Amino acid sequence: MKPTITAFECSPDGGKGLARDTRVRWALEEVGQPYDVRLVSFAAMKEDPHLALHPFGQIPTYEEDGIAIFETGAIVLHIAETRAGLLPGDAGARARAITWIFAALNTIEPPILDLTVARIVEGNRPWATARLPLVLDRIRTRLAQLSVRLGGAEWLDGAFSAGDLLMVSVLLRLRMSGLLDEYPNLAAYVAHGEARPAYRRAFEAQLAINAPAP
Ligand code: GTB
Repeated sequence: MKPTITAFECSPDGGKGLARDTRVRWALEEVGQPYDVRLVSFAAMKEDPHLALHPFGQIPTYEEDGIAIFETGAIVLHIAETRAGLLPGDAGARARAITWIFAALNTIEPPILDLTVARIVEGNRPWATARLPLVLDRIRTRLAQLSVRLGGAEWLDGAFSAGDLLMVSVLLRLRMSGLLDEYPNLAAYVAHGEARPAYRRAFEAQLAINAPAP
């Protein structure tokens, strides 16, 4: 049975890759696993049938042969553990790749999400302008550390892995801010990830759903 994932019926970014089903699509494309997509409206996401799949009323979810899971990190890890191509066979290298999954989602992504909150969600609060430099500094701290670790390498730890997939996915959210360009090796790393044929297929598939009808 093909896995079924959920995605926005109408993505706020017009399907430009920012919604998190892109990460799941990318993982499925990397391992060559065909999949189905069930589109859900914002209203349907908060109704019982979807809440049974995702207690927080969000996308993406993943269903396959009696398995129903949510959280992008868990979904990508599940795909990587059940198909070849996204985790190395060697135990040490595999553990390090999984470490990068957690680093992307637990250490790098939170300050990046804070930027969206600071600029958009709380952008009209009286303290928003004073807070912004603090948020930017926290992002720069992490980017500088990551930049040092990556150095001139192609990927974070040897071959491309699920850790790179999630790190690139997290970092590309920064493109519009210009912050990524302050760290040329990180900008090149993200561009290299986005150039992968599997990423392109995932991106195009999401965009196609949101493209206006001809
Ligand atoms: N921790 C969860 C995971 O990683 O799976 C977070 C899932 C999540 O945030 N889902 C969002 C969602 O369902 C979509 S991806 N939101 C609806 C809701 O909470 O009611 C976040 C997202 C959405 C849209 C854009 N965009 O258009 O720019 C960017 C990111």
